[in-house]
Amino acid sequence: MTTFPDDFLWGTATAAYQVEGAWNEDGRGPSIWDTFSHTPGLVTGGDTGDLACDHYHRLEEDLDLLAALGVGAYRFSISWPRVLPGGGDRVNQAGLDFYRRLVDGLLTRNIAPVATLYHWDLPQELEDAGGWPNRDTAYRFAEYARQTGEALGDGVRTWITLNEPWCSAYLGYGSGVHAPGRTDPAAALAAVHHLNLGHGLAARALREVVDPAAQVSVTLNLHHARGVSEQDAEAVRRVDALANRAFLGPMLDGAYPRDLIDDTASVTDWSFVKDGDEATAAAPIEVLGVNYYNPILVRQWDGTSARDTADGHADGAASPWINCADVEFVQQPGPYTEMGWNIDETGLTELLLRLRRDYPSLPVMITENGAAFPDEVSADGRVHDDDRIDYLRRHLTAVAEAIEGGADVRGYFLWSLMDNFEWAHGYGKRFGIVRVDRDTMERTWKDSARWYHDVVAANALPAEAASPAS
Ligand code: PNW
Repeated sequence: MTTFPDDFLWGTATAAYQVEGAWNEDGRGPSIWDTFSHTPGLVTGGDTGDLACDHYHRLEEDLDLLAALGVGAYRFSISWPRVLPGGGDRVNQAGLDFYRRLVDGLLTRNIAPVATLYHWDLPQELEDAGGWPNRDTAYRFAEYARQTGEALGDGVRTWITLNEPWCSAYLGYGSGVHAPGRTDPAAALAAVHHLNLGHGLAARALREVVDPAAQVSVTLNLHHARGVSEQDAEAVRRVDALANRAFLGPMLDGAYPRDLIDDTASVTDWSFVKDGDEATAAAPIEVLGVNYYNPILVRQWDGTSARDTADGHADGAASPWINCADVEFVQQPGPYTEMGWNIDETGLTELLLRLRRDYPSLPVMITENGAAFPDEVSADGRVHDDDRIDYLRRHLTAVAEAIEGGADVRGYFLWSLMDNFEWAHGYGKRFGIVRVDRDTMERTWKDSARWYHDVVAANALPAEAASPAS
């Protein structure tokens, strides 16, 4: 039987814009995702987060759902424009009150609150002033962290400054498939830096105001890249520099990797990095959050043959891979989830062991892992999502193997508690272990929710169900 350490933290995760709704209620200001989703043609089906899962109005019901699942922790995000509608100065007390009810509701139920400060919903006013490519946004972020830390600092157990700055920078300002939808490689790299700087400033600000026992963290979607053959080591290096070390470097080592600066010299001279910035970005953290969905496969491109663009951006469209003009992203063997992401849990074990090697004293939490599948409702009214259970079982086994191999993994947060707004894909992609009916907003446990409940209760994976007698 696969078991987990005694104090292993089991949780589920969501993000504000993906579940809350109430986009213009109780004083919330607009964010870049309101603007983006309200612009025709940018989100599949014209879907928006206006209603989302109506979590804002169903807080008690959702808290009870978490309690029934039995999880020890819940990772949610705080909407910056709900707390500071214009990005700064004016605090919206009603916004803070909502998160106070959320935090207190979790604590009452013995569930540890894990709060992400930035899960992509930048106040629109700050984007109008230049967004993340503008240095001032980093200072505004630290001020928001301080205000929120002062208000909720006695209840939140773990503070995560940023969620996946890779997505904010490269998808938001590079390929433009996420808000604010800009396609400017130099702006994307400036965004990388100001996100790193904002993380460091926010981590320091939090430290001054929150419970000294609280942890400070950041969540990265590290890319586990493999080469098709040994000849492709240079392609792997480039991808690793842009996707991983662009954040790990300043945040954990206090410096940008030299090769990244060299790779991107034709795009920017990095003059936005000021003296002391890298040291600021390297503010101490207690634990690193890692989101993992799949590994990626790359090879050196010869520049002539038709190019594989299996990284998800259409051929000819702006690429998030700014330093990878000579890299091919190769379609990997299936099976795939409904996102078209290949299912391969071995990348998770390898990634965790790499972190163990590179940062031996830094504990890790899996802050997201999960899968989208079509999820038909059966005649019995249930969702028999065996594919999702299989995905989760594989990845939890991979986590246990990494722990066995010496990785210091403290917890696992399943993405996601419930079906929600899957960014540019809208509601068509369902990641939840709880189904949300789009018409009635009714929440229904899928089989995977029952399965996860049992995993959490046992702190172990149940034996695999016997296959039907043949
Ligand atoms: C993460 N990519 O997003 C986010 O943190 C979640 O909000 C999201 O719902 C979840 O993963 C599932 O997608 C990502 O293109 C979005 O590589 C896109 C990518 C990676 C992560």
